Amino acid sequence: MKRILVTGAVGQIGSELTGKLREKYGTDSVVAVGHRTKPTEKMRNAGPFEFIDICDKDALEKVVVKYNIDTIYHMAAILSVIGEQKPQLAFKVNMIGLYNILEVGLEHKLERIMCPSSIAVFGPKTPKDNTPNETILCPTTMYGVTKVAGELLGDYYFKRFGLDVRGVRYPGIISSETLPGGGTTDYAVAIYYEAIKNKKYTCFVREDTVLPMMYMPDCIKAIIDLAEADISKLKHHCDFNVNSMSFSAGELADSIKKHIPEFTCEYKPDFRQEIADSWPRSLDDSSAREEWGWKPEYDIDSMTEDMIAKLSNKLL
Ligand code: VAH
Repeated sequence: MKRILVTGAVGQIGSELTGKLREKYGTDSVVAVGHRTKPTEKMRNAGPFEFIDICDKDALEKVVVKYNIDTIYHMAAILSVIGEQKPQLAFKVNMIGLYNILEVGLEHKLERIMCPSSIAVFGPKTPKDNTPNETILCPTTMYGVTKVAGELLGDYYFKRFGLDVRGVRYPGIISSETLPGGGTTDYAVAIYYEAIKNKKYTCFVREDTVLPMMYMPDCIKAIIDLAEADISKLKHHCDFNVNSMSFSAGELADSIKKHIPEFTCEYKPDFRQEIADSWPRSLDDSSAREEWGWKPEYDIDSMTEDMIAKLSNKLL
């Protein structure tokens, strides 16, 4: 029976991933791990929960041993915006934290380590459209630097030690349950909340800013499908491009207006525009499709329909 630990379980992806994994493997088979952010009562009481700092290897090891963990979904990270405001913290959490996860995984012979990467590994020199899986990785953010290093570390632990580490390069993730924390793509979540609550939003990137995005159900499907993929079919391990949809901030506003005609969006780019401009517009995810059958389900309009229905219930 699987015994799974999810770090970053109070975060945007981790909180929903924990719920899905508990549905799939049983509540008591999935241990949620948080650090600073206070979990909701619902999260706290939904199953096994531990508070640890993943930069404290002993604390991490104690939880792995206590629950006899065999699989880790390592979702804890400092994202692009906070990473630029606190680069040393981003290095510490994203690099020391990952190093501890890999070392504990090695010492306790864990079956699988899932560690997401991000389109943040790409930079201004990377081809912008249909970005290949193998290409120039020259990120301009500390977050991107740590994700490039994370991919290389994970691949090294696989090749050198046989530790089964896998990861996808997530685009911006959009969801209705838990607000994202400190990312450049956070505008694509905030716009829905503001459209429903206030019928207007001031967007911090230009109207014509196009980025690859993904709806949460596809985000969770991607990492669980990769975790369950047959390793003999995998040529890549920690750096799979996964593409779902690409749209501009203006196109997202238009999609929302189909449901909320009175919604207005103005655009006041700030320091986050430079980060967004360094990332690609779309990804070539043929390797993920060929090696483990990746196939997203949502597009911008089906996502918007679901987001507005869920958030209207939550906010109104
Ligand atoms: C961020 N949401 O904006 C994250 C993500 C592709 C971007 O990694 O930093």
